[in-house]
Order: sequence, then C-alpha cells, then structure tokens
Amino acid sequence: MRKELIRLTVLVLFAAITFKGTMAQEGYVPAPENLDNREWFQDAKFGLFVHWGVYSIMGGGGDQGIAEWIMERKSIPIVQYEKLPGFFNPTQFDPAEWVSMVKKAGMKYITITSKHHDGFAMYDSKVSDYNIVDATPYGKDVIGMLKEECDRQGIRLFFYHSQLDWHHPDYFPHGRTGQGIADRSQSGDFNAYIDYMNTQLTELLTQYGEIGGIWFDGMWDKPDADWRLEETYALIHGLQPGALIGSNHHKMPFPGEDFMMFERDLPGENTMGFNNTGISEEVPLEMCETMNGSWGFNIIDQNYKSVKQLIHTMVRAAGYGANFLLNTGPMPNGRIQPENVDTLMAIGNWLETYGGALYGTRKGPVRPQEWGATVVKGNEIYIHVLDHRGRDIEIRGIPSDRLRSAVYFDDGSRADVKRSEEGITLSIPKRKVKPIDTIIVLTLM
Ligand code: FHN
Repeated sequence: MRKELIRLTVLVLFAAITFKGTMAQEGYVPAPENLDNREWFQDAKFGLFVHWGVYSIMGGGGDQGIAEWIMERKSIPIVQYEKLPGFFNPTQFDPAEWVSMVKKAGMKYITITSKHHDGFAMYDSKVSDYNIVDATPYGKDVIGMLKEECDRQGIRLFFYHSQLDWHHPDYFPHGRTGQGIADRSQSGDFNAYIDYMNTQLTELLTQYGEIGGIWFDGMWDKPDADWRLEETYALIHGLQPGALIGSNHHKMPFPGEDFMMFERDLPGENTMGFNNTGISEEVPLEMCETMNGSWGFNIIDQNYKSVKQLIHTMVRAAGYGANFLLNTGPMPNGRIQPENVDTLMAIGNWLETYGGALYGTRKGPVRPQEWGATVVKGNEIYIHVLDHRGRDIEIRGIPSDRLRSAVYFDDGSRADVKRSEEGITLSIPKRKVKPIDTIIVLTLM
C-alpha cells in the first residue's frame, strides 16, 4: 500500500514537472542562468566528446569506420548484442585521471554518451536493467563517478543522449537505420518509447546535480515522427533551467534549443553533405570532430589527425564563433588511448601559451579565410595566421580607421600592418612565422 502511494506520488510529481514545463516551453524564453551558461559556453571554446559504451569491447571488429555502430553495421541480433554488457569490466577507469587530462588539454567541459543508438545506458537507470550498474560485472555508475570528479576539478559535464534506439521494443515504427537487426520488435508504441526516454532524461537531470546540458542525436533516423520535442525540452528546462539543449538533427535550431552543432564540419562548410541548413545567429555554435576516423574505440583506425591540423580546425571554428568538441573513444578497460592522450597534451601545451587569443573570444569581423581566422575580445582583434605562404595578407573588413596598435601576441613586438580603404595588409617576416599559428593582436580605439 505504502509502496503504491510512493509510486503514485512520483508519477504525480513527474506529471506536474512535465506539465509546468510544457506550459513554460511555449514561446521559449531562456532563463537568466541559461543565458549566463550560453556566455560561459562560448568563452569555454574547447571540450572533450566521449563515445563510450559496451561496443568498445568489439573495437570496430577489424573494420575501419565501425565502432559504436557495430550492432547495426554487422546486423547483430539484439539477443546476441545483449551478451556484450556481460563482458564489460572497465576496471582501469580512473575518473580523476580523465578529468586531469581534460584540464591539461585546456578543455573546459566533457560531453559523454549516457546512451548511444544501441540503447545501453552508461549510468544507473531505474527504468531499465539495460544499464552499466545492473548488466555488467563492473556494476558501477561511470557517469556518476565522472560527474563527481568533474565537480571536484571544475569541469562541466554534458550528456550525449541518443533519441534513436535499436534496442527498445517501443522504438517503432523503425527508422531508416537498424533494418538488418533481425530480432527487433515488429510492433510497439512510439509514445511509450518517448515516455521511457523522458524518464531516463529525468534521471539524468535529477541524479547528478547540475549538468551542462543535453546533446541530442538520432532524430534524423525518423525525421517525420512526433518526437514530442516541446515536452522533452520543457521537461529538461523545468528541471534545470540552466541546462543547454542542442540537437544534431542537421536543421536550424528549434524553440527550446540553446546551441547548434555541426558534425565534422566547420559551420557552413557542408563537406559532410548534411550540414547544409545555415548558421544560427541566435544561439552559440559548436563543431565536433574525431581524432582519427571513429567516434567509439576502433582498434585498427590509425588515421590520426595531426596536432597542427586539430589546432587549425579549433581556431577556424572559433573564427566562426563555434566551440570545438574533440572526441575520444575510450578503450574497454576504461583507459583513454595513449595516442589520444599525447595529442591532447600537445594541444594543451599550445593553449597554455596561446589560449589567451582564443578563450573568451567571439567570432571576428572577417569570416575565416584560406590564410586563417579572426576572433575578438573587447577592443582587441586577434588575427590567427594559419597558412602564411610567405606573402602579404590583405584582410578586408577590419575597421582600420579605429586601429590603435598591432603587435605579435607572443612577444608584444610591433607588427607591420598597413591600413587600406577596405581593411589592412599584413606583412609577416619569415622569422616571425610560427609553425602552427602566428597571432597578431590589433587594438582598436
Ligand atoms: O550516429 C552518430 C555517431 O555515432 C556519432 O555519435 C556522431 C557524433 O556527432 N553523431 C551521429 C551521426 O550523426
């Protein structure tokens, strides 16, 4: 009887939050703390994306380009895939080590998969046993452990949460992916699935204190389905008004979304073919990128991007006003690949010297160009020359009539900058060119 009463009270509370939230969501007006967090987010510039799940055990199964998608790419039946959690025992997971690494890399936040498309929850979920605490020999809530450590070391934690689910029986009708997984249910109530997802989100927003936000992915699987977005977003903002919501749906942001992301593309540079919907001027931006070609751990993928390449992408992203969310796929033992650690430490070293020309900035007056990018902070414009090629650089769009001084960022020596009608011309002598990024600071009146 008492149990039943508690259950009822929880349900009523859940309904009340949802209802209140739904009302509040109409004509969404971000709460003051949400607006503050948007500023924080834009100042932060650099975060770690983490794709970690039971799929890491398979390490891509010997194929390039497969990792967290292995269930669908190899058409593994649910009943067989469900054996994976039984082998997942990341005894070497050390959240303190992860978070220290993130700090040394100069990153300010982590976005980790709470659930990917395989439907497995990497945290202590009460609504399903298909989670790390109930279904693995490890039996510990890695998300909770990571959150505690993030709080201790001053790093914000976001959750990547997949709306697409190849495992849940009510994720029906099926979307365009996972068609080959033979034993998926052949009927189901999609509304019940959304209820389940919202309950999991409620857990994520109530079990771990204040979080950075939710990074949604997977709506593209069923673009025409009724995802009840308003309700989900209102639920999240009702529970944590400051939490930032973003969705990788490859469309312009919907009401209730607080940032816009671009997958493996600089904003507007649609090399992937699906990032072609424009760039929002209303909300902060973020681009995510892999260190090799995989999101989850892939044991054969050695196609690592160089430190220089990654820093260049980060700087260009900043030139578009976008954060850089750089991914790692931890190994099944809980450790981060040493190759990734090395890369992150090298980026961190660079940021230690040059971070002042990046953190806290906003996009510059000139869109990124082949030679580099510009960003601004207060009355300073930072010109990041990434590709010098030994020639003068003409930059149109700099308000040269307001130019007070131009110096090199690293040693404060005078830079050779000539004003022109339309902007400036920069001459950088060879001895001043840096191997990664030559930065000139323009101070305006
Ligand atoms: O399918 C996912 C993929 O596994 C990964 O999570 C990336 C990260 O941006 N997003 C999806 C594809 O758009």
